[in-house]
Amino acid sequence: MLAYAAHLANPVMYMEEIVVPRLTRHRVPAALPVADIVEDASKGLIKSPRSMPPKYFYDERGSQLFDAICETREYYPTRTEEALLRSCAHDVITQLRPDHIVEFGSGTARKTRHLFDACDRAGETAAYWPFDVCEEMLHDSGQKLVQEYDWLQVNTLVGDYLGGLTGLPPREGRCLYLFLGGTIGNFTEDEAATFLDEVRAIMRPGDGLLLGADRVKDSEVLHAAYNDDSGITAQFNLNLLHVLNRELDADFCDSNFEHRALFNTEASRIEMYLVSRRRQSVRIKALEHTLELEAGEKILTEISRKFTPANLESLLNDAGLAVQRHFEPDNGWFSLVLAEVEGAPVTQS
Ligand code: AVJ
Repeated sequence: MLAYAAHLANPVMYMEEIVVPRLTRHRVPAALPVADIVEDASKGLIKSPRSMPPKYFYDERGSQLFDAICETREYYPTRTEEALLRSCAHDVITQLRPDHIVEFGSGTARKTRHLFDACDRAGETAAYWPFDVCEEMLHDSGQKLVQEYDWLQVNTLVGDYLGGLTGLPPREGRCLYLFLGGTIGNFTEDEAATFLDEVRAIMRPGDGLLLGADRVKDSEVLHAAYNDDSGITAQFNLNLLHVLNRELDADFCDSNFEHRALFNTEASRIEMYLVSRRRQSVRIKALEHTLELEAGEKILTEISRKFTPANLESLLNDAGLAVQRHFEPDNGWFSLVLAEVEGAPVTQS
């Protein structure tokens, strides 16, 4: 373990003058094999149907564009989930009384503050373990958090949570695991099952998982959310080409592609594509390959699955988890599900 003690804003000083840092950093080694961009591109791009995993959207510009998407009038999931989390945070905290809050894909941890505020009001303290790939973002947001909440211990986890969870540092006491934002919808059924199995495997009786998932709804509402009028989602999608150019030494030209997002009703998912506007060749040096694309040929860049309460329940049950509470807004547009290990009721305190 390495500590950020040197950057610490307000360390706790003891008589012996030992500094106990409230912000620490841990690297989580991947236990499962995780493909890199070269492997993913050679599996996904060279032959059709062509696709890339959505995680490559999120370089610095992509993360900024995603934040901008959340501000658009059409993209409802983020603000819906945040309002829901604000209203259920007290229930979640007082029901579970967690000693640790572990968040997969924490980003800037904006929404998570509602849980810390609920801890404040309930007179509870907890350690926060944000798990993300970007060390700089973890450090910056961790530093702000320890300044804002004088009781909060922040232990950042640097790594890829898809690489497995067995490498997490040991934690004593009850854990609340968070997987918010509807990111579970980016996973195929198999990927979601594998991930939830991993989470279930590290959960003990009394622990909880709070899962955020977007719901099936009117397809016009869904369509608009992924085709905003200001074209920010289009820029976000096209940004993948810049990532590929940079990481794979490729020569994609974004004016040769267009953004397309549609709701596939049968599969109950948004499918997002980059569509080739013309017949073109794209050189990908890192793969020593030239892509030959026809006009209208598509690259699948993201799926975003939309769930029903029954879907969510069976997804969790299949992983050995039971739904304990289901929070939803009046319009039923988003779900926050609190799940526990099957057969082990969450006890108070
Ligand atoms: C961050 C995965 C929840 O699927 O809605 C937003 C990403 N893609 N607009 C989603 C996204 C296009 C988003 N998630």
